[in-house]
Amino acid sequence: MKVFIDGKFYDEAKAKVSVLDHGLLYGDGVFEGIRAYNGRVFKLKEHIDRLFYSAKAILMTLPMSHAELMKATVDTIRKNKLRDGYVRLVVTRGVGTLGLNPRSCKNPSVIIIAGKIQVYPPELYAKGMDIVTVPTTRNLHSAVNPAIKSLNYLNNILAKIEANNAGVEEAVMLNAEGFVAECTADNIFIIKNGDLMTPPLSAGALYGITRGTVMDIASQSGIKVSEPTLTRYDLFNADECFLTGTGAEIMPVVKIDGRVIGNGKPGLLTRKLVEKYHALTNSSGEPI
Ligand code: PXG
Repeated sequence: MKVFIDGKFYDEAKAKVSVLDHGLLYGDGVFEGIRAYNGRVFKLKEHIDRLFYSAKAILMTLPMSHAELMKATVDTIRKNKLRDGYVRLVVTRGVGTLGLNPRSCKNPSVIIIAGKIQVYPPELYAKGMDIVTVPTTRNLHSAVNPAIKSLNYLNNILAKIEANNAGVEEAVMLNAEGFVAECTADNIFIIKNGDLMTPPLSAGALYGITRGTVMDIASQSGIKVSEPTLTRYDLFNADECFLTGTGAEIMPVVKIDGRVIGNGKPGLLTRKLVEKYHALTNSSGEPI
């Protein structure tokens, strides 16, 4: 595997960062998870846009332009001879002193890793997933805003561990007010009476690229899409439920906190959206 670090490619064994990088010492940095299908990078522009928004929110000036980051991402996939794969684009605050003040960090570091990803067992896509709500709540907007895709993922990791402890793969995270925010690495949707709903960003959801794509596909298919505040009760009484993420794509959910959703099988509208999503991922994107 060849890894891009600050303009150069390194063999995996030599692709290293300093122990004084504040990305390691403090989780000070931002990242993106991007996917390539069939020789094209899906929604690359949107991912780089979001990287810039995350960087702006943490007062970090990216050392490369939007166009340079797009090119470096495509180049890294090409260098690894991948047509389908997963790209992790990371920008750390860079090397500084042991103190947390980012003023000591002169140059942010750009790291691009291209590989493969399988976030959930394949059989769950056919069967549907069982998920639970967990005690760890989503970050407050007034703390580290959940819209920032930062290298501080401990909030989500704690929720993931709580899900694992409950014997399931994914957790629904509520915000401090008890409304549904999202899952640890996926956005959440429900379908009720033919309408599609997902929590608003203000509830603590990440502006998911897959979330946006699914909302577009649904609107174009004549499905009404809205972003109301949702409670656990709304999830339990949904006709269908699914999760979205770059890694997960669209994952049907069939049980939440022991309540069976709909008829306990992946729903009809969910399956239609999956089909349309796959058609789009296989036919659009930045050529590699
Ligand atoms: N919410 C959170 C908190 C995320 O981290 C999503 C939603 C989905 O967003 P996109 O843009 O991908 O539709 C994410 C992103 C993994 C992994 O290994 C996945 C994400 C982040 C980090 C790791 O599965 N998902």
